[in-house]
Amino acid sequence: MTTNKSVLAWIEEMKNLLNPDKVVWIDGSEEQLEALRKEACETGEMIKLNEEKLPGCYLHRTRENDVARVEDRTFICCRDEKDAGPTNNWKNPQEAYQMLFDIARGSYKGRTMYVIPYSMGPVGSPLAKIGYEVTDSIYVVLNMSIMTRVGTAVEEVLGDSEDWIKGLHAMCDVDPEKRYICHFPEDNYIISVNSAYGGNVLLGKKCFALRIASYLGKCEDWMAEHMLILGIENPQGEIKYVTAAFPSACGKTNLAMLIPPESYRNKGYKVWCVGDDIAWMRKGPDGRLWAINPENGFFGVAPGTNEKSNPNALASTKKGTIFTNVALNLDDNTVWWEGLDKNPPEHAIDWKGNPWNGKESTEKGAHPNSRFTAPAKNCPCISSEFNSTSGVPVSAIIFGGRRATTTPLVYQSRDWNNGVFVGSIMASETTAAATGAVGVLRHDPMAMKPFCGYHMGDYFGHWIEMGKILGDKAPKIFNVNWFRLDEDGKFMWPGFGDNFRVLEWIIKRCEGKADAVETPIGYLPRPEDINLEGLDMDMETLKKILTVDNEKWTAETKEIEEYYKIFGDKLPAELRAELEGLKERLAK
Ligand code: GTP
Ligand code: SPV
Ligand code: MN
Repeated sequence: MTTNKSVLAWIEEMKNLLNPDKVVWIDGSEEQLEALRKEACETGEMIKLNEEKLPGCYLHRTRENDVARVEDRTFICCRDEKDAGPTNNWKNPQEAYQMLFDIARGSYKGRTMYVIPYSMGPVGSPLAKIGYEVTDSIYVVLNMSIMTRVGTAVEEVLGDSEDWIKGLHAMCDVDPEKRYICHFPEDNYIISVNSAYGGNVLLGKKCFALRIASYLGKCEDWMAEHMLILGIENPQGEIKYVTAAFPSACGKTNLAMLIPPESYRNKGYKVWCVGDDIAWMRKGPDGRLWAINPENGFFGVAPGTNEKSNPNALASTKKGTIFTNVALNLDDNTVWWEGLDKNPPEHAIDWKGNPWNGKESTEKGAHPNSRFTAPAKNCPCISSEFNSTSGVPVSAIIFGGRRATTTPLVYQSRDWNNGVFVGSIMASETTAAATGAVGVLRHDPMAMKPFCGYHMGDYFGHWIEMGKILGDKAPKIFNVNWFRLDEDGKFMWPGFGDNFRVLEWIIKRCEGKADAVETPIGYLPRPEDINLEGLDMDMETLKKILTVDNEKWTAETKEIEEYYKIFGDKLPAELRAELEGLKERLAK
């Protein structure tokens, strides 16, 4: 336990507010965690899985009404409503505190208050930041212990400093009508009530590492982004790092752990995973942009994860993992989800807790947003730089979304500002990662629509500013789309491991070693610039997904014009100029 006065004062305040029967400080020891796992199994909060097949693994089911992030109940509470911007819900901070404290008051009665000191980023890294989360959920403690670095070592690094983030989580009655996920960027405060699901309650993740951190980044000249980080090693042993921002459930974990196609592996190419969801990036002493992954584990989408699509993710879940809302196979006490294999269990319990026969049932065994919480160190391709306190240098930044039409497989922006424009016009079909309709096209600039803690127009301005700070050392910016569909609704690009073929072109472009054709939207590879060796794909299809459809893009510019209106005079002039430039080039 710490002697930090600011921490102790806040914990005292929380005790008085929440009225727990007892207070437990999480020290990060295996002993303490093991005792908590036992307790959670005794109360039914978690189910211990087959120790031989899945050592140290557990299953947890949330309430049926608590299975994803709730964007309509997520708020930015800053003094001036204008600072939250058009893409966020806003509440007045004083009113929000009052309402949330009223909801949480006394709700720990008869329960334990767990105090979790945690570091986002390697403990002691100059790029890392520290938070405290109080919670009444063992599930949260155990997940935070996988997803972040927790315990005494963190408190030692913090010392007497007041530079830390407050996080209050209270399960209350898990009442969806009283569920609120609130952020106070001006106070470094997060309050989450009436949920017990992932992104709503593991406060280090989306709440801190993106919503609060994006605001801090703007104030302190760095960037907090919804990006994976991966290293690509060539046969000479040189490693180049790229980051990629895709919206939720659009392929970050898959790309981050990709296994190159056989022809590349034979030549000696390798991919190393640094992170699968969040990147914190800052200008380094050498002038380049350096990135760390603030997390310590993967909170990955389970459905669709299998031996073929993502063997590294699957391997990561084989020990010390918590599964949430997947099916329980009663025959051998293991787990199953749609897309794991073609052999669903007959004797099983579905994610809702009901008996389930996977061979006969038309219902899903696992929720589409069911997840695994796996320690990063389990990943067979984890980067040797994963714990590096200085991070890795970024050569390229990739944007991407789920677009059935219009957006080609890959293109390179004309320059940094044009790249910022490319990120700002990102649109993607919605997924099960948030509640609401799935498959609806919506704008999701830089994949940050649900995660930007301040005015999105100012955020664009911050990107433009970072370009000035980085100058000619700025990473090159690209856009990809793995999700083009043909007339029959089939994916036109094989995706997954074969995405390496696109990464190769991207890296070569960064090194000035690959050709491209200039189009109105940016630089595209010629079909012959994408290596199809060992791939059963016809040139015609590749040509189609490497074509810029003038008509569709002209319609897109009209749509962007409309969308940009929501930012009013906060839209940087640079982006307005980029849009005009695109319109002109398309009209030629
Ligand atoms: P969050 O954890 O929500 O941020 O999601 P994510 O961006 O990490 O997405 P993830 O890698 O878990 O992939 C989500 C879904 O997209 C899975 O069902 C994958 O099977 C599918 N997917 C991922 N990569 C590809 C791809 O290259 N092609 C196709 N067709 N599907 C993909
Ligand atoms: C996402 O939705 O982008 C996730 C899952 O990574 S959650 O932690 O729930 O936000
Ligand atoms: Mn995510």
